[in-house]
Amino acid sequence: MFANEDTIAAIASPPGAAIRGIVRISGPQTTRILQTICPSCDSIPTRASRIRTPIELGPPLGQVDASILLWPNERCYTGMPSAEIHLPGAAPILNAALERLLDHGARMAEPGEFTMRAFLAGRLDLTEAEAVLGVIDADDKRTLDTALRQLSGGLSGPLNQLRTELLNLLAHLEAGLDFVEEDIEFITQAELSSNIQRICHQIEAITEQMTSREAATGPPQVVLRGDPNAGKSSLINALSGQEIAIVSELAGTTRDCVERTIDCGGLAVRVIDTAGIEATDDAINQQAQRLGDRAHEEADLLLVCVDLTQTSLLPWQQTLRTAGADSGNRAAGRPMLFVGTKRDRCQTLPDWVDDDWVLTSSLTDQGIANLKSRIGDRLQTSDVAESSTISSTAVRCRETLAQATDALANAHQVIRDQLGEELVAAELRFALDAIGRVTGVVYTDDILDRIFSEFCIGK
Ligand SMILES: Nc1nc2c(ncn2[C@@H]2O[C@H](COP(=O)(O)OP(=O)(O)O)[C@@H](O)[C@H]2O)c(=O)[nH]1
Ligand SMILES: [Mg+2]
Repeated sequence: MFANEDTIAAIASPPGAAIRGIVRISGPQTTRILQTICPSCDSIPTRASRIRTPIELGPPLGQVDASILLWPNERCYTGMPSAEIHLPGAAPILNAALERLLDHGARMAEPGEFTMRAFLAGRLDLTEAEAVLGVIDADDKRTLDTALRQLSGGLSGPLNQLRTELLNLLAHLEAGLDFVEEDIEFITQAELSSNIQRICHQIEAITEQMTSREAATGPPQVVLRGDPNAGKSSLINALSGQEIAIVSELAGTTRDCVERTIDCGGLAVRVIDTAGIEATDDAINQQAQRLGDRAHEEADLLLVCVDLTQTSLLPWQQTLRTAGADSGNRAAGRPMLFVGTKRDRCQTLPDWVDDDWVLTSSLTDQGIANLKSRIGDRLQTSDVAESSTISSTAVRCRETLAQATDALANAHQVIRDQLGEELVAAELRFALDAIGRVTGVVYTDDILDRIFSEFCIGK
C-alpha cells in the first residue's frame, strides 16, 4: 500500500512532443517544495491560485517560465495540497522539473497514486476511479463514452440507491429486534420479503448488464457472408482502403478468415472476410467453411453480401430476408445488414432489393462510406454499446455482486423458514458489505492495489 503522508510527484502529460507539459505534485510538502524552486516568488498563496513565475531548473536549463496551478490546502482533487506545473512540453524540461521536486523531498508517484488519493479523500468512488482508468485507456469513441458515463455515476448511482434501501430495511428490522418484548413490528414479514426480492432482482439485472459488457471485450465483430464470388474480399479491401484479401474470379479463393480493424463512424470495428458459403467434399474447403461458420456465430453484425447481377435471391438469402423482416432484421439473434455488391455492373436494380439494402461497388467505391456509417449506426444502438460499465469494473464486481444476491436469497429463505430476524439481519449486513465493496464504501487494501496498479504514473 502507498504511504499517504508522502509528497508525490510525476509528469502528468502524455509522452511525446507537445506545446505544453504538466508536472504534478501532491502532499503535505507541496508548498514548501514549490517555494524552493520558485526563487522569485516571495510567498506562496494560501488560496487556490494560478502563479506565473520562472522556476529554477539548474544547469544547463537555468530559469524557465512556468504557470503553476496551486491548491495549497485539502480542498483539491487528491484531498491534500497539490499543484500542477505547466511548462513547455519538451522532455528535458519536464524531466528537470520533476528531478528538482524529487531533490527537494518529493517521491516519484506510483501508477494511479493521484487517483487513489482522490478516492481515499472521498472525491471518487471505486467505480469512478476505474472510469478514470477507462478514460485514460480508451482507444475508441465507444469505450470513451462508456468510461465517461461510468465517471458520472452510471454504476454507483443505482447501487448506492439499492444500498440505501437495504440500510433502511435493516434499520427497520433492527428497531423491531429492540422492541421484541413489546411486540412492536416496524415492518411486516411480507413487506420485508418482497423488498428483499425486488432488490435482489435489481442487483441481478445490474450484474447481467455488466456481464454483457465484459463479453464484448475488443471491438465488435462484423462478418462478411455470402456466396463464392459475391465480392466479399473486394469489399473488405474497399472498406479498409488496402489490398489485404485476395480477389479473384475463381470461386473458393478465400479460405482463411482475413481480418482488419476499421473505423466505422467513430467506432473501431473488426471486419472479417470469410470463405463463400458452399457445400463441399474438399477437406481444405470444409475447414474454410467451419471457420466461416464460427465467425458467423460470433458476429455482432453480419453483412450479407449479394451480387446485384444475380437474377433472383437464392433460397438461403430468401430465408434470411424473411427471418429479418419478421424480427427486425435479426435471424437467429444476429443483427444483419444486406449489402448489394457490384453496383457498377447492374443498370436497373433487381426487384428483390428494397430501401434497407446498402448498395456498393468495390470497383468505384460507390456506397462504401455509407456502408461504414450504417455499420457504425447499427452497432452503436445495439446492446453491446448500451451498458455503462468498463470491463475492469465488470470483472471485479460480478463476483462481489453474486455474493450480495446470494445473501439476499438466503435472507428470503430464512424469512420463509421463520428462522428468526437476527439471521435475516445478518444476511442483509452481508449483502450491504458486498455492495459497499463494489462502490468502495467498504474496501480492502487488496482491491485498491489491484485497481490502482493498472493506472499509469502521473494519473
Ligand atoms: N465490376 C465489379 N466487379 C467486382 C466487384 N466486386 C468484386 N468484383 C469481381 O467479382 C469477382 C469475385 O470477387 P471476390 O471479391 O474475390 O469475391 P468473394 O469470393 O466473395 O471474396 C472478382 O473477379 C472481382 O473482381 C465490384 O464492385 N464491381
Ligand atoms: Mg473471397
